[in-house]
This record gives sequence, structure tokens and C-alpha cells, in this order.
Amino acid sequence: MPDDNQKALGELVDSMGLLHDIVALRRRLHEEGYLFFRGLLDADELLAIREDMLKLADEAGFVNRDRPLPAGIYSGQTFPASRKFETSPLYRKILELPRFNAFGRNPVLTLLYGGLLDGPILEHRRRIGRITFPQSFKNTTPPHQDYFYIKGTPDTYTCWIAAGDCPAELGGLAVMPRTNHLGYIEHEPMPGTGGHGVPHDKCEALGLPWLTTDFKTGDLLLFHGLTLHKALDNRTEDRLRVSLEFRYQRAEDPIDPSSQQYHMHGAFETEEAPEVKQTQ
Ligand SMILES: O=C(O)CCC(=O)C(=O)O
Repeated sequence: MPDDNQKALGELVDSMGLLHDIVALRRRLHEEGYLFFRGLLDADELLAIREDMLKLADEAGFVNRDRPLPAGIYSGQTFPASRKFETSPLYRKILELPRFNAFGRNPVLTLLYGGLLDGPILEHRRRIGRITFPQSFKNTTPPHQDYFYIKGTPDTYTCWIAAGDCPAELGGLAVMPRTNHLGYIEHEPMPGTGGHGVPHDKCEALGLPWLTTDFKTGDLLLFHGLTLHKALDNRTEDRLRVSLEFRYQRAEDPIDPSSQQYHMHGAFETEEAPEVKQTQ
């Protein structure tokens, strides 16, 4: 059974109407800790990335071949007990995909962040292309602030992007607005997950709502490094959730060396650097 992490969810506020007003967007980002843009990004490009990722998942045996590949239906094959998605050969291959890597430098994101951060920006090499399996609730990303993992500067901004429509039951992302003003909150080991986070009851005690939406391909959610956020459970019977993360900061701010490496650097079984020809 999923835990209670889907209850009492409010709706993200769409900032598309402020796209012409960068000062208002900066103010809203500072006040709320997040910005959401419905349909800002190129949906065709995202669907192509989704297909690239699903092809790799299919080669690894995780996609049901009786259904069209883009539907992303899970085959039911389990990971060996000793291996997590993030250290698997499949994930490592995803991190090498040229179209996925190039998306972090697309002009819409680059111009938007340049405006929001009001100067030269740096995009982290630590890009993430995630596949989340249905009914795998212990792997649902717990509430956390990215600063705990990303370090460097708290003024790092994450983009979370669904590659394929992602209604709430497929497990989108939820943010807790205005938590960027609370400073760093202590993170604890989250039993059974292998990761750290802020326990759900501690988050609820803050008295702020969790906000999410039924994400569509092309939507962009971005948030500050101290904004609490969490994944929702993928409660579907058999659908794979496919999502992307890119991170940006001011070029002049401190950066942790791990953000200049591909994600999970040092943790894979084979450790040659993934080759990404177009974007380096
Ligand atoms: O998609 C997820 O499961 C987690 C995403 C996340 O924590 C992030 O984008 O920082």
C-alpha cells in the first residue's frame, strides 16, 4: 500500500501569464520557492527523449512488448535484489543519451534561467533521467531539499520535467511552497529507502500545503534548492513514469564537484565516463 503521501494536495499555480515580466517571475520564485509553466517546453522533443529512454528500458527487459513502446507499459521484470535503478547499467546508458543531455542546454531553459538569475548561468552536468516503476512505493522519492544532495549553493534551481503525460496516479512531483525561506531542515535516514529525507510528519507540522498537478508533456516545474519537494507514488498497475531533471545556478556561485560529473559517478559497476558527443 502507498503511504499517505498523496493526501491533501493543492494545485500548482501556472506562471505562463507572467512570461513577459521577468521581474514578476523573479519575485514569485523568491516568494513561493517554485515556478510552474504549463506547456512551455517542446513536447515533441520530450516525447523523443521518452522514446530513447524506453528503448533502453525495453532492451533491458522492462517494457511489455505486447503494447506500443511509447505507452511505457512495464513488463513486470524485477531488478536483481542487489541492484538499484540508479546504479544499474540501464541508468548509466540513459545518462549517455545525446538528446537527453542536449535538452539541458535548450534555448528556452537557458534564456529563462539567464533572466531569472539575472546573469551568466551554469548548467550542472549531473542530469537525471528517471524511470519509476509501478507499485514500487519504497522507491518513491521522500520529501527533501535538493541542497542536502547537491550542496554547492542553495541557490541552485532544479527543473523537473515529465517526459510523457504524468497524472497524479503515475506519481508526479509535489512541492511545498515558501519552504525556501525556512533555511536548511535536518534530513534523516528514511528507513527502507536507502536515502535521506525529511519525515512526512515533520513536513505536515510546517502547516503548508503540498502542491502538484496532472503534469502534461511540455510542462516545466522549477524550484529553489531549499524548497521541500517529494515524488508521489506511482499507483498505476503497470505504467512506467519517465521524468527528467536539470539543474542551474549562477556561474559565480560555489559548485560542488559532484555536480560537474554525471550522476552517480563512482557508483556504477563499470565506471568509464559516459560519452556524450554533442553536448560537451
Ligand atoms: O522524480 C523524482 O522521483 C524525484 C525528483 C527530485 O527529487 C528532484 O527533481 O529534485
